[in-house]
Amino acid sequence: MRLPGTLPRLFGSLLLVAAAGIAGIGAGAAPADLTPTVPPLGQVVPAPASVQAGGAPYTLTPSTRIRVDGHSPEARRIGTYLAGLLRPSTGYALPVTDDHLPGGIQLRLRPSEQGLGDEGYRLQSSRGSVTLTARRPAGLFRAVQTLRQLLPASVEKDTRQKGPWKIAGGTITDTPRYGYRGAMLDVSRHFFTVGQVKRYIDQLALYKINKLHLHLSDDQGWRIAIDSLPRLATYGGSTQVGGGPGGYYTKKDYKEILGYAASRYLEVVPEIDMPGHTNAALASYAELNCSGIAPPLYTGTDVGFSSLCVPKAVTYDFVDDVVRELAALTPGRYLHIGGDEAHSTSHADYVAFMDKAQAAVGKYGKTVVGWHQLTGASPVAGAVAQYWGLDDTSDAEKAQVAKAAQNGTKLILSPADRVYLDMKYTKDTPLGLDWAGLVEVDRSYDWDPGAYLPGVPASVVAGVEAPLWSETISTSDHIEFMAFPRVLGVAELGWSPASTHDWEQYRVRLAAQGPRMAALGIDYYRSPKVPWPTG
Ligand code: TNX
Repeated sequence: MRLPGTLPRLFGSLLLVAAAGIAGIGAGAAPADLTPTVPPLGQVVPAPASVQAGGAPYTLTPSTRIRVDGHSPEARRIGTYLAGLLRPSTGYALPVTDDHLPGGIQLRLRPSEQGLGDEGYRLQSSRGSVTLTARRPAGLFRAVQTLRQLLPASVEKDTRQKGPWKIAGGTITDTPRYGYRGAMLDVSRHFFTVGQVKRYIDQLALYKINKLHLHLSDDQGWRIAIDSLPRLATYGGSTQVGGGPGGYYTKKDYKEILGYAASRYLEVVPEIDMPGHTNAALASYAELNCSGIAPPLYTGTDVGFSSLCVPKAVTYDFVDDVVRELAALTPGRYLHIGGDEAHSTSHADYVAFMDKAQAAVGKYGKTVVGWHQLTGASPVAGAVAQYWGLDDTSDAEKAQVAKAAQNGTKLILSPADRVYLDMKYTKDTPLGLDWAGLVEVDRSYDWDPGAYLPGVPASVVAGVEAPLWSETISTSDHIEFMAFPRVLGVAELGWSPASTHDWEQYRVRLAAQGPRMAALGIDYYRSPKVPWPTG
């Protein structure tokens, strides 16, 4: 049912009551504005692979226990995380135990369940219990996100709410389509604190995103401490777009982000963008410039004007120091070396530089990721290219990417006119850019990563990623308004089987996330294309 968004709250809920009465489901029930709605079993984003609804719902009560496998500290930690989510709004104690008794919320690790893979899970809900089964802890964590979404949206609030707290009956069996489901945050153009990054991680985790790509360096700021080159952070990190104070992560800060991301089963993909987008580094160390003269710090928003000095040996000392220290800090397998918009580097220099930068990444045991311009150089075996072109990118450029893909370069798809979260939704969006066009919610959802680029075998698509560039983004409210709800569509493209893809059905499931996002304090964009509930 669709109601105009301008209706006053009370009038909206009266209409809902009336509609429920007409549909024959309201007779004798409490008024709709007092009883939280129980989401149907399949009303989850991303859409689960398989949903069999049926049977009585499970009801959380003051005596519900969360029962975890006793031998797994990770299962216990996930159970404690779940209890932490549910306690404030339900007001229930929800003790976490390994008493092996039946009933309650059960979290089970079953390594023999091969079909569930690394992140899959089964959720079985019935009158007596809700059981989450996974092969690995990451799968249990994803299952917990589904469980959250099966409870009324008010469960997300941090103060006590009125129940009842029911979970529809039936079975969900769910595994992801892609292993790489990412979001990128540009912490260079504007710096974001550890706390701001953690907040975004929590929001992304709810939608089963599993990679956080941090764009740690660019012309406007260097954001990670490198012990062998301290001025990168202390000087190169001392400002940002518009001239604010900037900032950087100490190694301790960065480890705190890594640990928090890991606790939500997100892998951090750090990026040092080279050989262009390097003004902050060039300003910090004069010897990195071919001229030997350091440029001033930069606080504007142009791109393509800076380059490391490709012929100088000191450039590769710099690359080695940075890659070595960053690789040592980062437990994840990827290290992103940028390589985009190197407009101030000749093609020959670009190819020579990317060869050496890729070798440094390999030397320190990491997998190379680069923006898709890397395919115009010589991607090493195992490299991953991140495609950020548009529908109207030239056929020649698309063919170059397809050729690399046919030769084994894996792809992360981030088409700018689909999933760049910094693009305006409409011409009236107060934040963001529009060089890739306007990107409404339907446009960011309604494409198929498996069939997006001509000539690219579906098997080389590692997944999708939604980048958020921050030229115009400087607060958590900004992040959230631009990312939500589009990032949910990207999460769904990455997780859900192609067979579930349907905009008309998606927009209804998305609409049901409105109250949940609101309960979490996310001021999302109320797209008129989505039938958000009123009242
Ligand atoms: C292009 S996408 C860039 C960034 C900008 C962004 C703004 C890419 C690899 N480079 O430097 O921030 O557009 O939308």
